[in-house]
Amino acid sequence: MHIGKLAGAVVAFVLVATGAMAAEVVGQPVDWGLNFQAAGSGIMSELRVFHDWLLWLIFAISLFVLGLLVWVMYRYNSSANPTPGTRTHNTVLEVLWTAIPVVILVIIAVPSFRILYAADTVPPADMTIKATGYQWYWGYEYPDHGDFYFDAFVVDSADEFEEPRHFARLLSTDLPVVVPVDTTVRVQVTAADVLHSWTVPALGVKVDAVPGRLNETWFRAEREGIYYGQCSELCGDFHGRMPIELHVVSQEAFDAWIAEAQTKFARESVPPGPVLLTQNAN
Ligand SMILES: [Cu+2]
Repeated sequence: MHIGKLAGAVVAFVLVATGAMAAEVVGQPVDWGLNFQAAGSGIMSELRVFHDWLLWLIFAISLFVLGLLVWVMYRYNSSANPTPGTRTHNTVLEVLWTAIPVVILVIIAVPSFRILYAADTVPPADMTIKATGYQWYWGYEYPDHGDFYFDAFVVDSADEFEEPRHFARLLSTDLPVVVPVDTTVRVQVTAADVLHSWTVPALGVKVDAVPGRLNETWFRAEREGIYYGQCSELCGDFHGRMPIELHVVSQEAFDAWIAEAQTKFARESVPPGPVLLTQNAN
């Protein structure tokens, strides 16, 4: 069993034992991890399959080119081939070394564009959330659920949570974004100051947050659990301190959370943007 998973299981057990709500951690980086995080959405599953397949293709091409180079070095060096040939053209060869790479590129392009457009085209969505990047935190709005608003700041220890839950350094936020499982969520992303990027690797989501522009993407999480992400556009001093913590929960848990959030995060109780900007200037 992987150390990271073991640690996660221990944490989950402790949380259950203490009576706290324990959610499985689906999307989190692990020490010495080499591959992507486990896929939590259909798009990410497809991305992983495409990536793995492409890696083997690239490996084979590199090996072939390396073989050619080695062959040329040994077969045609000045001692093995003292009298060089004078041929300058070979039409068949030239057509082949043009046509074959074109065919390979088309073979790569077809699944690549298919996934690219699937990720880019928002299907009919069940709900919308809006993420706004600030230096250096994310603000979230739920326009379909009473249009409440809250900010999510990085936390430095589990002590800062209202209720005990899984803590991940530089990934946990005081307030998580909560969405229901098996629900198509439209994510609108913008920024209030500089460029940021809203990214959740396990869901295959990464979209730039641009001041004055509303970008859009979507995801459909297939597994309940905690998903972490980070701002992925270098945005200043505390770029590394504006993570994304997303909780994918059952529809019932989401409805309960919404009912609570609507009063807790009602717009009247939230100061306007510029005040929030200075609040975080520590
Ligand atoms: Cu940022």
